[in-house]
Amino acid sequence: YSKDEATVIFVLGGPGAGKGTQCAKLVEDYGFKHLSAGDLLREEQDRPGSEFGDLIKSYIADGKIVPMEVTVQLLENAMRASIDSGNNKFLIDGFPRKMDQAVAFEETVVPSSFTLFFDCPEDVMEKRLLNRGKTSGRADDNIESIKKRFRTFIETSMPVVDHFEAEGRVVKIKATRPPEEVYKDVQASFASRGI
Ligand code: UP5
Ligand code: MG
Repeated sequence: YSKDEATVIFVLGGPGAGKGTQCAKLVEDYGFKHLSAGDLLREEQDRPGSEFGDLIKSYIADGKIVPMEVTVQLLENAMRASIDSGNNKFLIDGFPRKMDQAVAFEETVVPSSFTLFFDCPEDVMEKRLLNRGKTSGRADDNIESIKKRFRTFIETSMPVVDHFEAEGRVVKIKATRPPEEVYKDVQASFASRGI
């Protein structure tokens, strides 16, 4: 891809910070294509004949980061399909969550415009995820997996946010208030960037 072909905003934040919820609103109002790396991995896991099904399943249950090659390929395929059908503005949700992924994606796919980071304390995220777990059917919405996801987020994914932040490329949003309130801050930050 070239910069003229795709605009990418990374959407990061801990498990349950509200990435998917806010992306859905942005799709409605701004026409972005929302690509959740986690959703793409879950789809691939369930695709009959996938050679990665078992691998993805065990990584997700353990809250570990699936090897980058798999995720980047899924993202590239989805981006290509969207560009071909006329939408080249992307919210890439839940990726990159490891330094090597961040570097590889920006070097080999396309540099991001900036990162939208949802900042939320663990106790709030834990409550949200346990609540969602009553109905989500997600294999990682149980307390054991949630603790592992939190640990991976702190040890592996926060360094990515810190790296982009040091480059002045992070828009940080407090994500504790109700979804509509959080979204107002997102819209204000987009407006201040001329979006
Ligand atoms: N909710 C949302 N916002 C709220 C608010 N402001 N106030 C009150 N409640 C709010 O929201 C979570 C829940 O909270 C929902 O019930 C919602 O209604 C409520 P959601 O918007 O779904 O939050 P989100 O941040 O998207 O949480 P999610 O669980 O999707 O985050 P994760 O980052 O844990 O999950 P993801 O799907 O991105 O990744 C899952 C796994 O896939 C990873 O652990 C990893 O194993 C694997 N993965 C990779 O290996 N590589 C990747 O690149 C990506 C994923
Ligand atoms: Mg999500």
